[in-house]
Amino acid sequence: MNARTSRLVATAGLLLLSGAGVLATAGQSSAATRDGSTNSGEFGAYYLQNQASYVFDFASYDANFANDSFPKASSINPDDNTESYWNRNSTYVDVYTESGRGGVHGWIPDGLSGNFSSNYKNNVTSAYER
Ligand SMILES: [Ca+2]
Ligand SMILES: [Ca+2]
Ligand SMILES: [Ca+2]
Repeated sequence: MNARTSRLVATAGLLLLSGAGVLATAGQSSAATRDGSTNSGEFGAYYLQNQASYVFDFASYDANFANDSFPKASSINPDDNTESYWNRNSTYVDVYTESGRGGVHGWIPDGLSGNFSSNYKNNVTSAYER
């Protein structure tokens, strides 16, 4: 390897390192759960269809939507009150029509957004990341 090639390789290595640093910072800053925005790593349940209007966003799970409100609409309860979803976790999310995994059980693959089907529309009360 001549001196010129050696310098080019060294420069490329530095670029890769700085790129990884930027990604790590973005991941840490996107973790604001229950802030009314569905960030990477969160599940969002939306007040209206097609991911419109207010969103109840959380990481990991929520065993009972009844003791919550939409972060950007503090007077509106998300229990039995959401029509669409966006799963930004890297795993499935299980949803249920009653608290604590009760009622009808459905599941949403990682990365998927959509409208709740009739069993779940305005009926979801708990949800869990797998
Ligand atoms: Ca959020
Ligand atoms: Ca809750
Ligand atoms: Ca329910």
